[in-house]
Amino acid sequence: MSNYKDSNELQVTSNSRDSNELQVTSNELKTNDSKNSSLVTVFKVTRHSSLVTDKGGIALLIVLWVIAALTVTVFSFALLTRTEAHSTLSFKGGMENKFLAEAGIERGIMELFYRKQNADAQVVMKDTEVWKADGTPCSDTLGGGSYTVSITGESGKIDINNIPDIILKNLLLNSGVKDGDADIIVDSVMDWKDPDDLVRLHGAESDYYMSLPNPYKAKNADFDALEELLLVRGVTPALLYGSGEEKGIIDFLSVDAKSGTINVNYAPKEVLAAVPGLDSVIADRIIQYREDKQIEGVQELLELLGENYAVASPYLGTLDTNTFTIEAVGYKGNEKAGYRIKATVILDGNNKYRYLSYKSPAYVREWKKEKS
Ligand SMILES: [Ca+2]
Repeated sequence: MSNYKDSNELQVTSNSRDSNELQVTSNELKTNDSKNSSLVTVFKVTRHSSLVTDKGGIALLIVLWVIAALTVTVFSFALLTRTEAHSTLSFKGGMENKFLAEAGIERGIMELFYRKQNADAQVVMKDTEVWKADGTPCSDTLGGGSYTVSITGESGKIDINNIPDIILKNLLLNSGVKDGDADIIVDSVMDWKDPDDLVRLHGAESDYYMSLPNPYKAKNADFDALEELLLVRGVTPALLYGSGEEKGIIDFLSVDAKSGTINVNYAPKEVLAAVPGLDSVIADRIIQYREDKQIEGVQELLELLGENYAVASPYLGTLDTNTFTIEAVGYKGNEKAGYRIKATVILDGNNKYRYLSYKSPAYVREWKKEKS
């Protein structure tokens, strides 16, 4: 009996790791012994615990994998949210700059009407002065941001379609263009708009443009927009729009002036200095004079220009076409790069206006923030 018991116990022990539960149960039936039965029961409990441990390990692994997968997902979402947040902030900043610039344009239009109604005011209170329409920048703050507005009367600019080429050449030379390059640009501008295909000495017609990698024909008609100048031989974006602190010639040219003369009351210094017979000293004298009052007629011009009057006067006038270009740049906080809008408006009576053009955003150039 004891042998049987031992043998059974041995069998059970030997089976303890490999045998299955069914085999052990059969041993229990064979022995029919309470003590052995108890041993088998103990074994069964032990064997059951071992099963639980194995299953628990697998479950733990699964849980770890799920946690790892969830962690990756959570980090992905966090990264996505962070990117979205940055993009939203950037978009918000851009939109704020844009709305500030739009406010600047509206302010400019209001100032034009105010200017029109108060041009002849005898008594002017401080901070109620009319804004100059010669490109002088004015700044103001609004809702935690700021905008800079400059207004230029189109009649004070060089009409690219109507004004003699000598003024364009002087403007180019004063802008730092070399003499030979200036000749090419001036002749090419004239060839671009004249109806014929006869090439000027330094000019270019369709033959030249058709030989370019991306060929096109000369327009042989007036400029409709100043950006067309980029198609003309010799004109570069840096020359037209300016670079860094240098202003581009686009600020001094016009397709809306519709005049063969330059209005001395609006002309920026660079335009005045390009008129034959004038230089930067006389230009400063004119600007100084119109600080206080508008130039009304020949007699005032004669006094200002002196002996240069005869040469300069054919290019000068006081005709106001009521057409103005307003440039507004919106800045939020201390940003250096703002949003720029350039709009040309024509005033119609004392309370109506219409846009001739509206560029938003206007060309991109580094723009020094001006102070009022
Ligand atoms: Ca032509």
